[in-house]
Amino acid sequence: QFMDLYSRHKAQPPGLALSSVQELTDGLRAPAASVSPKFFYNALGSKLFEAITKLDEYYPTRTEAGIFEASYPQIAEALAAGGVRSPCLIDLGAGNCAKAAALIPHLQPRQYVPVDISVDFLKDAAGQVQNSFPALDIVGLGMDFSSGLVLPEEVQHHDRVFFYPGSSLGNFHPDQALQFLQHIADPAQGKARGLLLGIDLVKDRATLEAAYDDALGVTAAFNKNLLLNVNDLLQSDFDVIQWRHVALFNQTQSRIEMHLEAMSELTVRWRGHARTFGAGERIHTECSYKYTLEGMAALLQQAGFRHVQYWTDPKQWFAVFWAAV
Ligand code: AVI
Repeated sequence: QFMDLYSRHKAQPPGLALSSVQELTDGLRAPAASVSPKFFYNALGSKLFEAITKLDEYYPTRTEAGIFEASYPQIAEALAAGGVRSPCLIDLGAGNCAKAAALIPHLQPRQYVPVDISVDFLKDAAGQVQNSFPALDIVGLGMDFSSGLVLPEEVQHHDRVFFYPGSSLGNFHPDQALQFLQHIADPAQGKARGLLLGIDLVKDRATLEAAYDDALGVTAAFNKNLLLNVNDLLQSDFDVIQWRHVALFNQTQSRIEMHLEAMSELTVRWRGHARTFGAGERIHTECSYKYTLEGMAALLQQAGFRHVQYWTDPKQWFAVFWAAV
């Protein structure tokens, strides 16, 4: 089954969350303009991201896949030692579900719950997983979990294993990442067994910057496509031709930053608002934090996970952590 909990909440989300219109308007009107990276992922954005994962420069996806390939038996053993048997596998930011599809034969989950903000893209991907595993109970969730993860009652309450691969946790600021991890580790949130997490590690600047500014320009297109998604959501008049992709490693903060830079002075209009950008002025669109092995282990422990172990590749470019509750 598939539940779209995003589309109907985009305009009027429940609780304290801002509507997309309000959130985007606030970000664009701020002196240092920004747009949340969750707005990359419309249908085209998800396809562009999938293309990024196949680029030579973008090492995280294949490095993570290599770690899993080399370590499935040990990973399965660690989970079994943590009491995991036929779990409910909750795939956060599932995208094309490819990573979970490779994990499922090793983990034998009873229920698979792919979650993603890109509703139509996820619907197709979850359908393909169902074709590959016809007997598996699948509950697809189209939702935005960036400001909190509230799962519907269709999701099995016990033996939950959260799967958060691809270093997507790195797109949260560290204090938000801690909060998010605390929420998953919190025993009040159902009987979670633990979290299987993929995280990108600190490395040399050239490798990092090339991964976010590839020669083909796919990441530049991914970044600029955010403006098209914003145009759809706000009925704004961004012209992508007027913006340049910028990616840089901020060493002090240990993060890649992506920005869109106005190439000349221009004014953007939407819903009674207008914002003028000077030439060279930027909209900050993404942070991708890079951790050390020790830093991530400490963060997981601080969040309340009691047992933390990891697997990495020979160059220590990426790591897969198992954090048990
Ligand atoms: C989804 N996320 C982990 C990607 C990253 O590497 O931070 C998004 C991305 N942005 C540019 N390229 C890929």
